[in-house]
Amino acid sequence: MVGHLAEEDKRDFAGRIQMMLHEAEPRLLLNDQGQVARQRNDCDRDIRDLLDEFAGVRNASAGEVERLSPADLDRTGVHPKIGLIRVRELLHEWLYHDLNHVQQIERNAQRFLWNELGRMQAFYPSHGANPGRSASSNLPSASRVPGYVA
Ligand code: NI
Repeated sequence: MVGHLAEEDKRDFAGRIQMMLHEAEPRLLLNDQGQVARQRNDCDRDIRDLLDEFAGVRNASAGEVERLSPADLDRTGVHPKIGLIRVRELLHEWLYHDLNHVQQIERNAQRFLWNELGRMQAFYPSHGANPGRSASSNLPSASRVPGYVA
């Protein structure tokens, strides 16, 4: 997932913003995330290397965002699945996407811990059927958001 976040910064967020700044209403590219993941082969890499990579990519992305002008925020591009999008919307989706994966990390950590809680599972009666799900159950899941490709 850390590699996915780095690729998303480069391709779908900072990359798309650069296209939208330099071309008039460009048709944005759709990435095959499965293919990207296979090419990256992150499962065979050290997590510290992946985190270093992501930190570098995110730093560069943050610098680009800082340099955006108010007029830049209204630049547009055409997403192949959902049509016209604006830079300001893409910035918000960037953070939304981050938080979606933060929730995923939290859920996975809770699922991992759950079976070792012993009797203390009783402290979390609503979690029994699905540990790690209760905190985010009223937020949209990726599959329920039309056109969500991230
Ligand atoms: Ni994602």
